[in-house]
Amino acid sequence: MLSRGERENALEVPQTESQAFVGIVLAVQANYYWVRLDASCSTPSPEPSSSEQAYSELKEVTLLCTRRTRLKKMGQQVAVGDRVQVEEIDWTDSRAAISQVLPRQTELDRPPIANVDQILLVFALEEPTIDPFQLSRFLVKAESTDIPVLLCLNKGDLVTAEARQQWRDRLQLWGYDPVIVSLHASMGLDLLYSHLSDRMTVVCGPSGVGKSSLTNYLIPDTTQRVNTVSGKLSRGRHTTRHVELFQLPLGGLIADTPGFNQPDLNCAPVDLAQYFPEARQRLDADSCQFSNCLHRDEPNCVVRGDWERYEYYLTFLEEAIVYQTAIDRSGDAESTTKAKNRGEGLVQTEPMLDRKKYRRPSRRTTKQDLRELYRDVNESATDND
Ligand SMILES: Nc1nc2c(ncn2[C@@H]2O[C@H](COP(=O)(O)OP(=O)(O)OP(=O)(O)O)[C@@H](O)[C@H]2O)c(=O)[nH]1
Ligand SMILES: [Mg+2]
Ligand SMILES: [Zn+2]
Repeated sequence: MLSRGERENALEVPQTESQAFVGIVLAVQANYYWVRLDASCSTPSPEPSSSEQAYSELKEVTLLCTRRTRLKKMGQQVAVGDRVQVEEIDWTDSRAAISQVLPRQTELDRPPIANVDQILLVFALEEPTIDPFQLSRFLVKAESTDIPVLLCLNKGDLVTAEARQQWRDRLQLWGYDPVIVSLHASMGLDLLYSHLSDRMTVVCGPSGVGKSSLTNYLIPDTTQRVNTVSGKLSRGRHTTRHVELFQLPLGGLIADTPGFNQPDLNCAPVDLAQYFPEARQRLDADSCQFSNCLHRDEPNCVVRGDWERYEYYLTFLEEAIVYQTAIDRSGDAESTTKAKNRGEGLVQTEPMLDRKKYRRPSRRTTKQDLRELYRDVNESATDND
């Protein structure tokens, strides 16, 4: 690690840096990675000094990086959100090479993004009218990733205060505490913002609910986008098809995603109840007679009962059973992998983990097929070599 003096020198006198620094991948295209250096890896020693300036400059440093051949040979992919070590920094041209990918805390296949701390699920109360069944489908899908979900209902200006309260009450019975906002009426935005600071959030939800409008509002300073990096690849980098992380002014990162309307429920039937907070609560308090209970007609089931979304549970269960049967029929893991390689969508080759019993404490690597979500960004933000 450089001393402060050396680092200031490095900023002032362009040179190639062989020391390793750590940063986060903000965007990926083809085999290039935009990496923002960590403030922590460049924090000056606590001497009184005039290094504030150098520090704040360094804090904002974004480098255009390639991946070391060794990583390619290992088949080590680099995704948006990855924390990486970079070497061979050329401060003049803001270029470097990624030499190592640090262990991932979370991992989503689609969108291809690592280390997300929460999913911000956005729905609109009107335009399009909120549909409880579709909302439940998204919630279940999000819950199945094992990443915390924050529910946001936008366009609060289009309904009455009474309607907003009704939705709030209803969703609380489902186990959610929604943030109700309106971009147009400046409603609830500070509260929303407070949930986003200091973490990495991926925004998803149906088309037209205001995801991009909200994201753009939250990151008003467009200079914070990675396109401040000058480079040969600037053309065509910022189509909405790319997953890209943006810095929030008060800390935290956010990635907008294209809307989709019908996520698949390709989970194991026996796990489905865990993705309904109401059912989870029942299972936490008591147990069904059979450990593999699907909560339909089994005797002494604690999940079956009088809760609003039980009917949805049954409908989704049928779908999950169809999915499971198709997987079973498709045979061994090899054929699953082949199907995956052919892009046929059987992405989940690992068994679904029971989030309650088997959750790994430090390294959640639940890979989810959110392919409906990112059908059209498939090729864009992954590493294709
Ligand atoms: N009435 C009202 N309209 C809003 C609000 N926020 C956004 N909109 C409008 O909703 C429309 C869709 O907004 P977008 O931000 O493009 O929606 P999106 O979720 O990103 O849509 P996709 O990119 O297709 O997934 C736009 O016309 C916005 O102006 C709001 O608070 N109230
Ligand atoms: Mg959008
Ligand atoms: Zn049961």
